[in-house]
Amino acid sequence: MDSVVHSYCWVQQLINHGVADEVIEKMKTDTQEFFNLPLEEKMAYAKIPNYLEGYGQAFVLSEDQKLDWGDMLFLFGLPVSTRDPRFRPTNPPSFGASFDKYSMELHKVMIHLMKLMANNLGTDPEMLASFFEDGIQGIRMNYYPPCAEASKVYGLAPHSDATGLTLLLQVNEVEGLQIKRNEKWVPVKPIPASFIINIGDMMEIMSNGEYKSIEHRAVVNPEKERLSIAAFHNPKRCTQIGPLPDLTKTNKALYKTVSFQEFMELKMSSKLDGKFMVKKLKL
Ligand SMILES: O=C(O)CCC(=O)C(=O)O
Repeated sequence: MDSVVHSYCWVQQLINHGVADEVIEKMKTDTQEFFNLPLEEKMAYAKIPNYLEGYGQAFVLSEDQKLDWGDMLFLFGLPVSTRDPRFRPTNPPSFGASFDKYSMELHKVMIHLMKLMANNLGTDPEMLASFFEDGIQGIRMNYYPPCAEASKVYGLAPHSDATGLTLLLQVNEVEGLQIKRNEKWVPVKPIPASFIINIGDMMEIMSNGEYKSIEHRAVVNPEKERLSIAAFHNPKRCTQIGPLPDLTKTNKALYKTVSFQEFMELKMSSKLDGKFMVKKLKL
């Protein structure tokens, strides 16, 4: 695998975010308990064709694709109407309540960050936040078992998130997340109860390249399991994904504008592949 720089200074890890420790702890312990269940129990929530939610792997497009070394449970958090009870674990019994609370709290943090980012961009904070207020939030819980041949597999292949913003929680103290910086992979040391803020491709495009999405990957540990929880925040379905009009009054648009639907179809047609979406939409 590529060389790794041991430095931790380029990634945004948010502390003092206002989400109560108990909310984070409960989400962590319930996620851990879910993955500790016997396989047959977890399979009761397995993904089914044409649905994104459920237990299993994501971005599997062919039978002969090399799979990543991890299990996932992906669920929609918001809007509430997108939650499908078929995929929501009832064991541990508190899972649903912990998940719902976590989902609401992270949404609040995300809206706050959006407004700060809009200010930085010199655009209207309420306007940017309005795309995300009733937006689509998906939460992926990742479980990476130890792997004796860890250097031969990925926990999650290199990719940038398609989102506006992702709030990522490293559940235990085992390192595994790496970000790409100057063509080198840089590990991100877990800081307890902090959120790693990953800019997604939609935000890169909407900000006309002022914010850049971050390519990252998860590697696995030869001896210890690792867990993470990624909360993906997308705008509402009717949003056009393109540079914000305010930002192209005097500057050239650097990306194409497409509908949310087109964007997601393009995303879903590819396995995880670096900054594929941004490259596709660059003008
Ligand atoms: O496990 C991690 O730290 C990364 C997770 C991630 O990138 C994802 O779920 O998209």
